[in-house]
Amino acid sequence: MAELEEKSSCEASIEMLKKAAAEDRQTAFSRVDDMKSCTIGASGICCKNCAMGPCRLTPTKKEGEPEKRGICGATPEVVAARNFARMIAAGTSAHSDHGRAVAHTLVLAAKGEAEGYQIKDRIKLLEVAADLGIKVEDRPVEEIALEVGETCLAMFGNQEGELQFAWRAPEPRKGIWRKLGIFPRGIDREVVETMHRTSIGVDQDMENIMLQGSRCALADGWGGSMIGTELQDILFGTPTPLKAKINLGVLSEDQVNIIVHGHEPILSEMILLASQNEDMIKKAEEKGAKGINIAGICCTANEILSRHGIPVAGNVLQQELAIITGAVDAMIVDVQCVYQAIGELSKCYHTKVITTSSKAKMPFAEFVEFHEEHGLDIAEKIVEMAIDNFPNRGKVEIPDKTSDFIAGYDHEYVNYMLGGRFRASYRPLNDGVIDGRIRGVVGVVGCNNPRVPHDSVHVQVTRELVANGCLVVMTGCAAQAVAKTGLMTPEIAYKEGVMPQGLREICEAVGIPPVLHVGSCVDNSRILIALTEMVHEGGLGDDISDLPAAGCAPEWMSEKAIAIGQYFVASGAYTIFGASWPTTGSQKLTDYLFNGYKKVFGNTWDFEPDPDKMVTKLLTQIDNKREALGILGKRERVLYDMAMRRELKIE
Ligand code: NFS
Repeated sequence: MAELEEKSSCEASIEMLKKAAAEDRQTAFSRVDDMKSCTIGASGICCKNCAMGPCRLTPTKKEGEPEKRGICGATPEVVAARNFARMIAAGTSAHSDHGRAVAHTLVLAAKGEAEGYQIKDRIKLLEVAADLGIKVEDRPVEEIALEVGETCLAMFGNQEGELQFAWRAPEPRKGIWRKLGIFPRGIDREVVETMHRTSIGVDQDMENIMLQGSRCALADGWGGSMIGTELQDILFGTPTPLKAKINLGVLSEDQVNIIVHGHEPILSEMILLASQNEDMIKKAEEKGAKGINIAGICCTANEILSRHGIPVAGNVLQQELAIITGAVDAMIVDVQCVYQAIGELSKCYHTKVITTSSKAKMPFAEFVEFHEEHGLDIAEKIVEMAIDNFPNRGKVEIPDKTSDFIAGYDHEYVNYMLGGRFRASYRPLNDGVIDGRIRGVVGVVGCNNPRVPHDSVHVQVTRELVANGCLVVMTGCAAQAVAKTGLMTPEIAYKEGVMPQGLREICEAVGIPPVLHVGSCVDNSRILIALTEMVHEGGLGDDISDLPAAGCAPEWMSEKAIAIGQYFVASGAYTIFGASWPTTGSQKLTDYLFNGYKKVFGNTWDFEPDPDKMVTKLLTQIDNKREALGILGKRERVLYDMAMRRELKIE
């Protein structure tokens, strides 16, 4: 049991891990102990792209021994680059297929063929239309929305030319992409070409493979993900700050608990709408429940949180723990980050796992296929299944733990809150950075990974960045980890000793916490836009690579994180990952990504599993940029001692 305490810094999770152990249930936290990772695969030098192999290019042991090659002659750096580029392609395809589904829904909604969906944010629609060169004049909203949706759908199939959303990037950055020949063309094209070039006997030049990997990643950040974010804002509303609750304690003892888990708000928005229907509430009451309680897990949680303040039950590593409470009447999933284990686990409790996408069927789950055309009808049917399951509950044990936090920040709101309604601008932010009250801006993003203590690296890195004067923007499961600490509320963040005076002055003046929750993983595209705005505002260099800004993913695990990291680096942002690094088997490729990229993109990838050292590297990067801009002031590094670290436990 004592070891369980080490597995997470989240007390609610530890409580459920103890319950799991007592009931002899397996979770990712326990399975990880039995699964030693393959060191050759983990370091990127196992090639299984053809049936002559798999070729395991183990590093040479003795001096003078020839370097191992694949049966086709492939070198370690080419194998590692191919594997890395394939991770990018997989990550890009996940974000982008999500974006495609949103564009498809917008088209249906514009034609009046998607029951329950509307064009909620007309201003955003007009802004996006203008960026895409679509005529607005006095055309009806539906007509504009249809053209926006169709233009975005066409971005997937573009064969030539330039991806329109990428035109939003700073001019010098676009110049770099054009010079390198990596301005993304069409989203699908970049994924297909990456798969082609990394198959047996095609691209055999490490740098050339990584150029295509970069083009593919850019098609994600400035393409698929950006389409997802922008069109979701149009359909469901652009988020504004709102207060919410997080952690397993948001589950209710006496209401029907429905967890939406996965990624696409196309589904969760309709589930939410259906759960608010009076007939449904009445049905729940007839079954003895006091109402219907919706909570989210993973990024679909971030989506309905940002737009409606719906509580978050937890991040990716808490999906099994939620079921173990015995209080979840239905877990409704669509795509991505859904562990196969939850289907079988649900059979040990009364929970119904309902899978809804024809792309993602699961054993031990019920399948109710979701179609936008009848979205609301289908959602009502699913909500009813949850209601009917309420009387089947056995013993329930919900950890009495929740935290308050604020979510719903985005580029539009940052712009407005800094400058006010009439002179919305990033000027105060840039001025704060220039005068040193804000040392720099850091994106802390990404997943949980049971190979590192759950949430604890996110929390430590973020706390120390704030203590050292950085404004932190967060997405994904990382944001959910830190939301549990109170750092996303002024009440806790403004306490003495949390942040230096200068940062505090700015946060207090604007009324923001020093850690901003900016949404789901596709919403990392919001960070690209915010960085671009900082460049355009002036005074901090001409390109994203000049900014005192950086990105990190301390607990990453998904291929999607690699795609995100690569588009950040190719967009000019220094990006450091924790946990493990997938190219260590090739020194040559690793050197290229960690050093060589400086010449290519102006900034590089980096890796550091130790949170303390990761913060040092991030601050060094920021200070180097400040120095180059001539705005470096002297300051002491705030170090966390053991006593301070013990305080990092999450309620
Ligand atoms: Ni992002 Fe969201 Fe979480 Fe990682 Fe998975 S939920 S898309 S991939 S695990 S942050």
